Amino acid sequence: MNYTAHKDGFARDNLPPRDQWPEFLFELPELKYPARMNCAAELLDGALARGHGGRIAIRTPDGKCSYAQLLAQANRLANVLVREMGLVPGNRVLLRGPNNPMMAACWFAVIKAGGIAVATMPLLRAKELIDIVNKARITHALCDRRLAQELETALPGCPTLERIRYWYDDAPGSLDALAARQPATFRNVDTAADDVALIAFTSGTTGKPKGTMHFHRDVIATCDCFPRSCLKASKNDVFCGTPPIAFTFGLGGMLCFPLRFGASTVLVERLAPETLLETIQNFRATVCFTAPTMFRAMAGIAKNYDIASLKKCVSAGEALPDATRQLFKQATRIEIIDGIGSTEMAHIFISHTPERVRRGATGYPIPGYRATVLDDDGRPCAPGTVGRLAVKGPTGCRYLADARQREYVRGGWNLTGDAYTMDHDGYFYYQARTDDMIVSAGYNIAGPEVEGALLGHTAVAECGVVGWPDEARGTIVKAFIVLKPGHQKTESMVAELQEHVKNSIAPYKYPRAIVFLDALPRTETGKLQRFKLRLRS
Ligand code: 3UK
Repeated sequence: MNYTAHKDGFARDNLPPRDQWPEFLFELPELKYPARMNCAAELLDGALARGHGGRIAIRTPDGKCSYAQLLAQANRLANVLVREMGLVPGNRVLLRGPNNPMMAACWFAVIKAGGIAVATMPLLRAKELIDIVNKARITHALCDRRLAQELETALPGCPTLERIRYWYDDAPGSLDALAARQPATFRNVDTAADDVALIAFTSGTTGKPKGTMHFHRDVIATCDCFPRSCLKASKNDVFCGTPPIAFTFGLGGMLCFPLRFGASTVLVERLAPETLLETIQNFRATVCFTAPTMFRAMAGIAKNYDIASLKKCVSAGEALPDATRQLFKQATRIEIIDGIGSTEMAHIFISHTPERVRRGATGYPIPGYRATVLDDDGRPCAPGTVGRLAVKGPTGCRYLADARQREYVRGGWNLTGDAYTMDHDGYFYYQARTDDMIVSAGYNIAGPEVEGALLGHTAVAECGVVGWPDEARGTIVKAFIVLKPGHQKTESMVAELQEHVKNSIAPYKYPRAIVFLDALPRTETGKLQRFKLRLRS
């Protein structure tokens, strides 16, 4: 490793032992980075050096800000961190806010100052914040005033967290006021390319949250992979979408990717299907990042908006059912780009260009990454055989002081916890999370396949399929379904849906039990919470 710029050595000291790291690949010429690199400087100061200073970096419903203005504000905030808040390189800084310009500027400020950004989902509660603050020994926090209450509630449980400032706040000591008094220039800390820049906590459903550590070079590598090879982003693109900056899907899609290309990003704090379509219409957006359920909801109402500007759509977070892909294409003529990524891998590693889409597949390993499907003994599976997805590339899993490192990384491969098959052409097909495969009467059934079949019925808005304990059969397939308006939750509807599944896929996979709900439990990132369905009665 290169000599570190961190004076606080916590992050390096808590990286997993070297023999537990995944193998890293830097085969592409664009991934050969210098030994010293600060990713915030590369993205922001670099944008000015590339002549983008006068271009618009961020747009919001309230205004816009140029690259030069964003750089100046990030520099002022970095000065506040160092001069007024005593930040030392290597300190961890909690960031809390919805997607807005201050959240973006603070993220850059922390990293320019050699700090480690720990951005958290806006909806996290005090207990979850306490776990994160203690795990990452967070010393500083920058927080949107509107999210102050939960942080204040957490504070008694956070002994290391001593310095907090709030933004979008009129108080004299607020972050906004402190920043206004600082100069707009800042000398970036000369970090090593392999110094830790951020710790992203997984939106895990069970157990304590895991902190994934990412180096400065990892952030830039994510910008130089998916957006170049699959999205083909350019400086004329206007990005919009829903994933929070606190989720690495959103950090890339809503902030780092657009800036890497001199493009602009539209930051909106809360988006529903209607408001996302309005945003595309009003800002003439060309690129949209969101989750499959949002694409499905937008498909139904897209005709009410002028979204002619929209060219490229990226779906991630969970599997994109083919029924949703087709509905969205019928409504907009756009072929969605599906991509699987993970917090551990920082961003997308299997995806495709719109031209190279293959129905039912997530795609192929994007340039820079390799992937394979392994059996339980770690040997490659034959094409068509279900096994564990394994990937490697320029990014990879390094958990912060966590024994679960040995589960995610084996033999240099990152094991994402997903069951996949590969075909003879190297396309990868998602089956289920490994622990979500349903075994019923001796058959292996992938819940998402049954969901995909149900979504092909015109009455189904959303659905989730899980294994359900059953006296006679051990486990049965049970579907939780949200009907579209105008359809009745009747016994005959149950029979009709069961018949529909039997006619779409192998009949033994049909849901023997069907329950109608008004909404499905989902995370802030749009993921279906199957464990909550399993807990229902
Ligand atoms: C699942 C998918 C099928 C899969 C993420 C893009 O979702 C992200 O990170 P998380 O850590 O979850 C990772 C897990 O989510 N998944 C994600 N995308 C897909 N399954 N098809 C997909 N297209 O189980 C994966 O292991 O929350 C996604 C970029 C950055 C991310 N952090």
